[in-house]
Amino acid sequence: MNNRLKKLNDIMKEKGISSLLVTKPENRRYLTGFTGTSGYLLITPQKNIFLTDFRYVEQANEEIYEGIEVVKHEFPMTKTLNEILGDLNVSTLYFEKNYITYETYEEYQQKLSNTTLQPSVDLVSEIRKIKDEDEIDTLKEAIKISDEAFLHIVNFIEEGVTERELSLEMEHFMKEKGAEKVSFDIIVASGERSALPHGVASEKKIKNGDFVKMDLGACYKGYCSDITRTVVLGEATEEQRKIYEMVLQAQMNAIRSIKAGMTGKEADETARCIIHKEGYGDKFGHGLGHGVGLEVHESPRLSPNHEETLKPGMTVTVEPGVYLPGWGGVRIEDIIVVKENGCEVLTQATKDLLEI
Ligand SMILES: [Mn+2]
Repeated sequence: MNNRLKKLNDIMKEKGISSLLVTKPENRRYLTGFTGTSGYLLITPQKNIFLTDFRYVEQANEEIYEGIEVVKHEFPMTKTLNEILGDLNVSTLYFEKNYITYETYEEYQQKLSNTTLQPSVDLVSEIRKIKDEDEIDTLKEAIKISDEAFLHIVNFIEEGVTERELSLEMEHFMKEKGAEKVSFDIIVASGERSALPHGVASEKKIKNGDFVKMDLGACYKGYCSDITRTVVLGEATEEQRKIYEMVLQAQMNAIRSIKAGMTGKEADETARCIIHKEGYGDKFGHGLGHGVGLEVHESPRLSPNHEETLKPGMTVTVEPGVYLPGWGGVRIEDIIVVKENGCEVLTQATKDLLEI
């Protein structure tokens, strides 16, 4: 049995869960290695079965980790699943309650005639919070692609180019460098629009004096990177410098301070205290960061509302921002790995205020 399945089995035992249906795509991929888009992992005391349809059987046989049996399901899938559950005498089946829709739940209830359904919290995401070395290496590759895309776009930005053109150029560049897809719709928010924390690229043209805030990520072998940089077209004003420097100081203080044993709230505070002290506390309206891995936003969270303790091997973003409506905003975001006595920054792109 692979190490990941073993960890899951241990947690299931602890919780008194004997059989579980894993349906969330990232969890499925994590446990089985399957990269396709349709499949169900059934974990039972006797055996682990991967159900998929005829389109994916061959791929599953190539990709699925040892110790998991591949079975082709008929349609609806619940027909095959019901037979298997009967053969294996599974009387209670847990499902991932954060992923199954109410409609699917109703279908399962109707079709899995001899099985009682029970909701389970997302156990696999719990395990996924702590990355192994292979995962960190893959994430580094994803980060390298978006770092290079940022360097590339710095040479591409000029007066009159639209935000959408910048976004397209970065997307094209990242795919050329091996990204399967972008981690999320690229954010390019310039001038006054840079005050929008999540301003997806628009038709606005970049003009001299604009802050250009760019938030992008590459998905590589399933792992998502996430980087934000803010640059200025032309020479920065004194106020632009001041806000940029404050956000950078907050970000750097967080990187100097974050280590295992801290809570998400304490980590958040290491950046927030600096912005608050300068009088901009109410302009930093989101959390400091989030876990990143197979999903671009996953657990744990670094925010005033999260008390979860950070552990070595967790990969999280550190991304303070200050947004002044009608004027503009700055965010600076890196990915770090939490270590026993500190953290390691994986993002390499420069954080100096670039005047292009
Ligand atoms: Mn982020």
